[in-house]
Amino acid sequence: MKPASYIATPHLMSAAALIVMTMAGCAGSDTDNTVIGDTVIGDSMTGNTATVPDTVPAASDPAPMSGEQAPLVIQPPTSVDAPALNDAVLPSNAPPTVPVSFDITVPAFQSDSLRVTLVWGDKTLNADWVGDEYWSVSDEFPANTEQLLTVTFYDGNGDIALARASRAVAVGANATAPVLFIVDRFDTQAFDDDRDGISNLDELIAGTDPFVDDSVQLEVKLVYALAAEDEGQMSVSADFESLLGTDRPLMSTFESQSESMAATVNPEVISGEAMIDSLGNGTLSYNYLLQPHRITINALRTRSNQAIAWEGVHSSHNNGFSHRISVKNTVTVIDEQTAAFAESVTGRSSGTYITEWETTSNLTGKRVGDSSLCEPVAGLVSATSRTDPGNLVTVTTVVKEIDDPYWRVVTVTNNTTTKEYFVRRLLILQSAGIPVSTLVPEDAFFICDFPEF
Ligand SMILES: [Ca+2]
Repeated sequence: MKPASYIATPHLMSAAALIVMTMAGCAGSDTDNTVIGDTVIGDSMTGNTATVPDTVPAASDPAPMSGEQAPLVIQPPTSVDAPALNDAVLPSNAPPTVPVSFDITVPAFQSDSLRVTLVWGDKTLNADWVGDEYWSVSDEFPANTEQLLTVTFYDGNGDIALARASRAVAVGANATAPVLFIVDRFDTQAFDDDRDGISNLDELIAGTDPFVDDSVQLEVKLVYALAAEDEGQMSVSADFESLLGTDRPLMSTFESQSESMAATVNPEVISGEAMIDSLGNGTLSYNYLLQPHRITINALRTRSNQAIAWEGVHSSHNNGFSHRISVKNTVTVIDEQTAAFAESVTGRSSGTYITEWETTSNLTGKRVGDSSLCEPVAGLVSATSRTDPGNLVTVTTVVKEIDDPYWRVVTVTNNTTTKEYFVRRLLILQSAGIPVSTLVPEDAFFICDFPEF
């Protein structure tokens, strides 16, 4: 119930009938319930911070009217302009309400999809545009209530927050005259969605996208490889699974096939055996020796419903460098075109210096043509490596959603230096001595089509 005089001329009411609050610049902190004694009398848009003058009737509300710790209580005066209005219009059994109006001045910005939303207690109101930067809204509020008032200025019809003013305010007991709040101190810096240090409002004014940090122009590289054969690393598909034939059960002994002259001079020795039962479970042991290069594999293969799991150790030695890699790897067939690749690797390399690493991968692969291989197309890799000397610790994450065009690689060295770039492809194993541009599918991808599946 708005007095006619209020509706007609809200700005011309006498000072005695108006209590005006200028919002302090504490916006963006919704939890800030402290109240500053900056209530001013009169229709002030200046942001002055005078305390409540003595001319405001103290009325009957016992709450303190000033002081840093006290909530701001807006107590409509029982002015001569509106005598006994309260008694005349309020049913005796209705909870008393106070007509409250808000005059809002937002930061200057032009758009045809602006919105100003006011939240006070459980009330949410959309303000009406008056002109230029001026907005207003009014409603009835329960008397004798203290709530947090938050006014938010949006673009994009509410999608892009630009500024906020927020503080605790209270409405007093008597509904004899409207109360006017002036809201004109907005904080714009709290809204920076892309976290580039430039507020959403400043970005819109400058014509940049407030959701995209344009300062980040990442390099796009060709590949990131989970493992590099040049560094003595391995792939379960290339080094374990591919050694097995399709026969089940499989009782196979590895022997040297080399008949070359070089092998005669420097014999290539291959030995070992694969013992895989009719269900697909079994062991693989394998030794390869071509001086000075030696590789040893001992691994256990377990088949469950739609998955092949390997757990094993791959060791290699070459000219004084040695590598030992423990791996657990599970490839689960999801459908004819899709497989999941889950792997955890612990590796240690020693030679000139020692490097230890752990790599965890959870990837989704898509079938490559009609081959038995899948290429990673989405997922997450997390790798940590520690290198002496200097205790160099590098943490790398590689991530891609299925719809992303690239994998995003982030490396953090010793918690300080961050390097970030994109890659077009994630490889399982980068073949030794072969350029990245020459893909070796048997190394780069993983086996996702198994006998008897
Ligand atoms: Ca920004």
